[in-house]
Amino acid sequence: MSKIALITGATAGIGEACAHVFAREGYNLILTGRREDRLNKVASYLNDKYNVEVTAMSFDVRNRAEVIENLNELPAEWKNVDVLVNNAGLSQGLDPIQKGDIDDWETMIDTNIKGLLYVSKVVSNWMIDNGKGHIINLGSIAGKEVYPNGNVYCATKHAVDALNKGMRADLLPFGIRVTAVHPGAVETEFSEVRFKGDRERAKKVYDGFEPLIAQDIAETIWFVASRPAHVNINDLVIMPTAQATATNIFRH
Ligand code: NDP
Ligand code: 8X3
Repeated sequence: MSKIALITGATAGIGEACAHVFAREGYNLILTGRREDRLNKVASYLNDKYNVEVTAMSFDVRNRAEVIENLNELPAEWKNVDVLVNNAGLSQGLDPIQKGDIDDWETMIDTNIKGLLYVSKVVSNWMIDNGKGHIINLGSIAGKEVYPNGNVYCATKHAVDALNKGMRADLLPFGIRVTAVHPGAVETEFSEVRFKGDRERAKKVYDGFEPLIAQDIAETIWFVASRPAHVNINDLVIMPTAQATATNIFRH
């Protein structure tokens, strides 16, 4: 049977681009996300184009019971996951700590940290049983630096950075690879989500320079996943050429 990649947050952006790249490389896919219609479209497109098998599962990674039930209900052959891309995540708001919206904070913490943990707990046990696996976590430059008004989003991505190291240490005896990929600015729906549908404000984030695109990250993730079994890339920071740090972007 072909290899299997499980990609969370495959309805848009980096996750969707990863789904395309892994399908192109012949992987069967388990794709997740909340927007069922989009998920099904991606799944049937990839099934037609690359002749790979795709299982689409719509659930909210914040809902612990839903995550566990949906994943456990997969047939045994689908639990033979080779690569897990922990991609589902988001930012909500860009405000100083004293003005932050507590609901936004909880959404980010529940999605970026707790959701990633729920999925990882289930899938890492499959990988241990299967004697193989690679977990690739989407961190961020926001997990390496803290920028003004980024407070809670940055904290969630610092947590991903720490969990990435912790997972690697814990899964080492089982030969399971663990990698974090930390992008700078990637033009996806990320800023639209952060600014709650304000497209004009979202577009301004990428004004005057060439940001990364989702495909850049997907190809990098594929590079990480396709190294020989004895090679693990621990940590990879990838930025637009015009971006030196989280806040230092050279705009024309
Ligand atoms: P997008 O908004 O384009 O995509 C986010 C994906 O995450 C969507 O598929 C969305 O699916 C899914 N998602 C969000 N919340 C949930 C949830 N509660 N349950 C299930 N799925 C969820 O953003 P990106 O592609 O840019 O972001 C992907 C990852 O990359 C995130 O972890 C982000 O933090 C990280 N990242 C992004 C950067 C950027 O500049 N764009 C830079 C660094 C890191 P749906 O809404 O259908 O549930
Ligand atoms: C997304 C990149 O710089 O907006 O993680 O935090 S940034």
